[in-house]
Order: sequence, then structure tokens, then C-alpha cells
Amino acid sequence: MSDFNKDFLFGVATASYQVEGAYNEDGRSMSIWDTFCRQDGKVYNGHNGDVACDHYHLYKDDVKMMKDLGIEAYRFSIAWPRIFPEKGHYNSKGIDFYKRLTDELLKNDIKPFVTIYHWDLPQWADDLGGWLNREVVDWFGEYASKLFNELGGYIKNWITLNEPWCSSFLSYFIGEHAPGHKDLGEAVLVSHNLLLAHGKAVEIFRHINSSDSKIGITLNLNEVFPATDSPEDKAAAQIADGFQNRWFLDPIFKGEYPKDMLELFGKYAKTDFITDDDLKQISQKLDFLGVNYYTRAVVKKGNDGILNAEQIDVDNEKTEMGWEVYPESLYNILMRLKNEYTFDLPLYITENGAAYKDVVSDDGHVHDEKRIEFLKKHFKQVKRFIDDGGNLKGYFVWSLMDNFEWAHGYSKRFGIVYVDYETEKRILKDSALWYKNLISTRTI
Ligand code: LGS
Repeated sequence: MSDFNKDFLFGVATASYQVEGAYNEDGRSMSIWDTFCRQDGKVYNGHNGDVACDHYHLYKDDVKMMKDLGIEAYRFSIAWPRIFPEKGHYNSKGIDFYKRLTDELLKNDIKPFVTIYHWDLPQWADDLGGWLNREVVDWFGEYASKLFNELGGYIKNWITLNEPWCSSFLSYFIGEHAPGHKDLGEAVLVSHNLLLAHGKAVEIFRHINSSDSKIGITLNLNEVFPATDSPEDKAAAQIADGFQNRWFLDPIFKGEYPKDMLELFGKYAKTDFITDDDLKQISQKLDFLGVNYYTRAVVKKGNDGILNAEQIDVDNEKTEMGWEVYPESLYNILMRLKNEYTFDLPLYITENGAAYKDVVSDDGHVHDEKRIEFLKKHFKQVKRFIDDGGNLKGYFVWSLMDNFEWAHGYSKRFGIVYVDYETEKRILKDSALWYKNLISTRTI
């Protein structure tokens, strides 16, 4: 008996800005990440995505590599500034790249899963207020409908947004991601506009795409633990859960924002722009939910004056990012979704993986034992969820290959394939060969 049935999809994931390069080719305009990378001190060593993994030119080799590994699905994202380099100005050359890529994938029997927005907002949109300007919802709708019309015949699985928590709170409140603002009020507004844009795309999708096509959203979800049993730490954990999980899950699946968070944010930010119609738009029926999982959070009462919750360092095994390895939370998150939010709705793990200090050994190989152990442990939790009745359809490793890790530049390697950035040569890590074996035997 194998661990995973033949219908379970084994995939890998990437995102446009992190792998494509070709930043000024075929009519692509600048994105907020091109701009952010060019600002002092925002990204490790001033790295940027100008060339990245040059996936834009090497996509055929990359698809062949996936095929050789037996990969069954490829999650990639589309660069909005390639499709609409200026407001209202459609660039067919931009979409041609994704047609070539999709064609190559389908020829090789690899299912494309497309993320419409993985953080590379066109700079022109940001110049007009970006995610702070509610008109962005219409711009996003125009962009999404172009994609559905041009690619919907070939691409059957669509993800509206990747991790809206990151494009709102991490980008507009914590300031670590583009455009690097630090204002809670802005972040709350942005989170709402992102969710509205998601809803708009779903609405348009139902008019354009055939009934065998599916649409969902990808959220980054964390299980939050209080550092101690004290009422203060428990309250902090409740807030952290509201901030990272419920603020997105509740409107999408219950049609309302969590009351405790509305009250808390309401002390510092406006929330009166939220209407009942908005919540209807946001909570439309989805075909699946994508979950990105990396680590858990342990929090204690903090003193930042707003959330008053502080993540603490736990003495446990960590990845190169400093993130605790905690596979059980993957199971717990999936179970919570099934019990409280999604019930029988299909779920996908749209990202899971780890960065380690990978080096090419004298024998020319990359022996990334730790990554193999990490993946194995997480796959065991995935299997446990399925065995317990969970409707989990597939799993995408983050990432196919090392790439531009946002504020960390190229200093962190998440790939199961090593990229030599001097030559753009790809070297399969041991984890890639392990994954190949997992896919063919369907046994951990
Ligand atoms: O490359 C990104 C990966 C890597 O780790 C990808 O583009 C994103 O979609 C995703 O956010 N990614 C990611 N997330 C892990 C976030 C864990 C944060 C834990 C912080 C603990 C202190």
C-alpha cells in the first residue's frame, strides 16, 4: 500500500519576480519590487530580480528538469507589469511568455497552477496609490479577465492572491516588503482592498471560465501558541491568531471580519470603508484553498502598543531562516480549517519547504540531508491529515529552485535544485532525487 494515491498531485512552486529575470524585456515595466530593491538598505546586499534564475529564457530547460523529476504540477505566478506595463495598456508580448511556458508544461503532462498576484504590483499602479487606492480593484479585475480570456483554455487552476497578509501587513505595517510603509491604518485598508480584488477576480472568473476550471486563494497560516498559561500570554496568542489567520479566513469563509480584531484595529485605524456588499464580494464560493506553511508561532504579551503580542524564540531545531521546524502545526492547521472554515472544500499545500546552507560538494552534488528530513516530516503530517479524512489534493514544494528570497536577496536557498547564479547552471540537490523517488513510489 502506498502513502498517497495516484490522484494526489506532487508539485513545485515559484513566483515571477523571484525566478524570471528579464526585467526589462518584451515590454515589461517596473514593479514595486524593482523599485524597492533599488532603495538603500531594503534588500540584502542590494540584490534584485533583474536576472534572478533567468527562468524567462531557460523555462524550457526548467520544464524538462521538472519532467525528469516526475513533477506533476507547477505553481508559478504571472508578472502583472508584463501584461499591463501601463495603466489600461495591454502588452500581448508579455502574455506570450506564459503561453509558451504553459504549452511546454502541457506537452510534458505537468499541470499549471497559476498565481495571479505574487507581490509584483506594477509601479504605475503604486504611483496612483497602489493597494491603498480602491480603484486597484478594477485594475486587478481588468488584468485578471485578460488572463482568463487568453489562458483560461489551457490553465485550469487559478490562485487569485498569494499570502495577502504579506502584501498588506508585512508591506504596509511592518515595512519589510515593498513598498515598505509602516502604518497600521494603511495596512488594514490594503488588506481589505486585496480581499476585494480577490472577490472581483472570482466573480469575473465565473463568467469567463469553463466549469472544469477552479479558482482559489493562497493564505499563509500559522498555528499560534501562548508562551505560558498566563491570561496575558493567552490573550496575546489570541490577537496574533486574529492578526495572521482569522483576519483573512473569517471574511473569506464566514463573510465577516473577526469582531475582536475590528475592535483592536479600530483604535488605530479606520474601518468604516467596509460595507456589507464588500463582504459579499469577498466571501464568494471558492473551489479550493491553498495553504502556505513554514513554521508555528509562540507568542507572549508584548509592549509594542498596538498588538501587544511578541513572538518568542523557542529552543528547538531551526532552518537557515531561523524558523523553528514544527511539522505538527501543519496537521493542526489543516484540521482547524476542516473543522471551522473549509469543511469538505479541497485544500492544497501551495508552499512548504526550507532554506539551508547548501554547498556544492567536491563530488559535484549538493547533499541537503536536512531538507530531506524537513520534507519527510511534513509529508508525514500531510498523510496523517488525509488518513483522518482530510480533503487534501496536492502539495507544492517551495521551491523548485533557489531564487530571489525577497528582503534576503539570494542569500537564502529554498530550492530542491541548486542554482549557480554566476552561470545559471542548475544542479539537482539530493532532495530533488528524494522527491523524484517519493513521486514515483508515492511512499514517504
Ligand atoms: O519565497 C517565499 C517563501 C519563503 O518563505 C514565497 O514567495 C512566499 O510566498 C512565502 O512567504 N515564503 C516564505 N514564507 C515563510 C514565512 C514564515 C515567517 C515566519 C516568521 C517567524 C519569525
